[in-house]
Amino acid sequence: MLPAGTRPFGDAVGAVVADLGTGTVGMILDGEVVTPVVTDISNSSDKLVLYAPPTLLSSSTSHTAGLIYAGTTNYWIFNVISNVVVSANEAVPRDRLDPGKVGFRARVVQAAAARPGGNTAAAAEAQLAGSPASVALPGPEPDGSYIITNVINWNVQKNPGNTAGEIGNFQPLFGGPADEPVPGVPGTGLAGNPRFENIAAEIFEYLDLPAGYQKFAVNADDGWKVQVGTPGQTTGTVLFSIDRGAGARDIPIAFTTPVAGLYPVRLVWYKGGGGGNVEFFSYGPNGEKILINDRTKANAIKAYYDITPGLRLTITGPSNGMVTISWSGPGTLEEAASLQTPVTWTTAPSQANPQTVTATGTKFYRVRQ
Ligand SMILES: [Ca+2]
Ligand SMILES: [Ca+2]
Repeated sequence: MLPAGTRPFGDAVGAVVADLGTGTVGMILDGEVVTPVVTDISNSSDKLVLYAPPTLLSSSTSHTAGLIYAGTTNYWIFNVISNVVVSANEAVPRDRLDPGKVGFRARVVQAAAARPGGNTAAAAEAQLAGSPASVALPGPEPDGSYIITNVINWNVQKNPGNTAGEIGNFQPLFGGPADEPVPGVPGTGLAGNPRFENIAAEIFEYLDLPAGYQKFAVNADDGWKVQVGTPGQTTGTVLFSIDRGAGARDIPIAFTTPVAGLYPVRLVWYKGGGGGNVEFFSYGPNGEKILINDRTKANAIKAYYDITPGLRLTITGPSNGMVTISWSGPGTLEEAASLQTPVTWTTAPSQANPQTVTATGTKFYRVRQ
């Protein structure tokens, strides 16, 4: 286990040094001497040597690092994985985190025959939007989704009527959790192999992320897309997308978040024929694979399927020349005469909630938390 507070992400440069003993270790990055953090790795004589640059290394840049120990310097060259910068506007403030809504919101659709467009993210989106129609069993949520409170470690081999088996990084053989069935599958009216085929799913969650560099991965059969957005929102920034009809394989992705916050993210997964699985995980600084929202791991990135409602301002009227103003929680009512920039907001003379004011002229209101 890494020390408390250690970021579970790969925005550091370093290595594991075996049998260092009491010797010292230094580091060079791009010709400059830097000071790494050296941590004992439990149950071994190895040490984890990591240096986190004060500013993130840019997407797709090349660097040279060196470890200095035992009287020698060993260099290596590395490239920073290409990564998308997510807009700070996407971050929901962490004070809207709802600890009662841990996990994912998964909506699963299944077609009775192969989807037009095959194993592509676009075809999966069309299927999620209703074309072709779904025969999957809807979940208990109003939109037919399922709430998944633990992790995403699905395998169609675990679905009723299929041949049991485990696949991927996370399975009991490797000390991980057992695979779980894909919710809602098989759908109605299916027989034979199509019971476990032609599936698409939108796995939505708010990821609780610090500012910085994030390294995730999906292990899937067949393909997938990771996109910023709320359920059904297909216009957000695409963090990674791959069209493939192929077996389970790790594909790492990276992105950077300019500020800490809750980021709405959709993992769109799909499978055609044959096997089908999906694992959603991140990497620790020493390359450890950690399932998203694995609450048994201190360094797991946490997922929430919803957030607390934001402060809502309601203005009704006019009625008999009066307007009623109210808001949904603790906050300060402010007013402005115009929305032309620079806008001058001032605290409203009355903070009564609700309150009734005379409807004359033009006035703008907002409420601040
Ligand atoms: Ca697995
Ligand atoms: Ca497949």
